[in-house]
Amino acid sequence: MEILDDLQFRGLINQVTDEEGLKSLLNQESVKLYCGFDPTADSLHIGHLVGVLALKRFQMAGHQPIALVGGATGLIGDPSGKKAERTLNTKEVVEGFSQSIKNQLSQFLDFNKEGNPAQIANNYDWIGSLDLITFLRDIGKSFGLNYMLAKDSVASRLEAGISFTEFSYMILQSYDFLKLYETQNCKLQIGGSDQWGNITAGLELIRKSVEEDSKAFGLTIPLVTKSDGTKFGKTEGGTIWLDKEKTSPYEFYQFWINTDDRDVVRYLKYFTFFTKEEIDALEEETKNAPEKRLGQKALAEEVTKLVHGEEAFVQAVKISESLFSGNVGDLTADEIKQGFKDVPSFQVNNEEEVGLIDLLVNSKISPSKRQAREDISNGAIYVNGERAQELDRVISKEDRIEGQFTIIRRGKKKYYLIKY
Ligand code: 629
Repeated sequence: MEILDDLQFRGLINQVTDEEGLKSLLNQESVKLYCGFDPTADSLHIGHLVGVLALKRFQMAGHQPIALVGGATGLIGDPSGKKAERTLNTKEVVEGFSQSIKNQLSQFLDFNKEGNPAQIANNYDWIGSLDLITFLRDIGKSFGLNYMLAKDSVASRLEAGISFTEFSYMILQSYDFLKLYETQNCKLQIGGSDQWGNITAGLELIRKSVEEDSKAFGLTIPLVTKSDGTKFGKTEGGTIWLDKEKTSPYEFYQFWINTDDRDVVRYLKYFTFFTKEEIDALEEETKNAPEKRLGQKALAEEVTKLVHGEEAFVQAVKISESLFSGNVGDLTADEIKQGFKDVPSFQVNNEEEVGLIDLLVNSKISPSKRQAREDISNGAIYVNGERAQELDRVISKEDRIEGQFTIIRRGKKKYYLIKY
């Protein structure tokens, strides 16, 4: 299937500047395209993932993706989609974030592909040395004030206020597109729907600076929405990051498994490389037997493998199954760290051993010794997945998983983590 038809099927085309022109260009040659990512944190999150995967889809179709890190624009701050002025990060912080983002982007694209290798760019390379006079004379001259004020990224901020810094941002992003067009023959910029104004400003600069009927295009991807109206990619636990140190593979997997039935097909199109046939089959399954959650399972497996690899996926499933079945005894300390992150924990200083009743009371698992005795006698207390019914039970070193944890369960599903 042609790349634009594939994107169309997946609902990944929000707007495109000249669809017929772009379609014929993509059919006649291998096209260089780019998508930019500003270093506003030390990790990308799943809101960025659609754009990254779109670059990969173009590469799989024979085109040449450039993933651009906004080492310079990250110092300025894009007003697009932002309600208020943002605080500037220091150069050192932005430099550090840029390195992290570059490493993450590199994980998804093939830089050694025969014929159409991917590239990484950093706009600090050309903006960092741009002097003010050149900027104002050679670039600024092409931007009329009315044109800039009409852009939604600016118009929507006149009330709340916008600095000259953020007001100028679109000129910098436009300069990127011009630079990549002139030096790399890059003819397409993609981005989320919030980037339409910046992308079309770039096309305007190319038209004015290079030639009237320049062959450059813009395409935007819809921002990912959720049927329940809440913001995609945010949970009560916070943002779903791609960095496993910020969002564990287990949490990442759980996020996708919990996808609403009304969203699962759309996310299969956005975030996986399943074929139309495979997605249609999962759509059928979701309609006929939603309780089996086959769409969510396929989605969670595919995206977790894509971002964290096969091993992390297998581990995430193992943690999920242990938590569900209760036989947590065979989890490793690392798996416990991932799976029990949101579980109440209690630090025991390294005494040799402690009576179970005392432990239940000290860790506030049971409100009193009487209640603790009752819980144990009723068989409501499990130590590392095994029921503990002896009132004189002692928790000793043997009950420490890798010397670090003892897992206590009270009743059906209430877990507590004892840390040493
Ligand atoms: C220089 C910088 C360019 C081209 C793009 C950019 C970044 C752009 C931006 N994008 C968002 C970001 O970086 O701010 N000005 O966080 C983000 N993008 C991915 C998608 C997006 C967008 O990285 O385009 O819509 C999120 O999905 O918000 O020459």
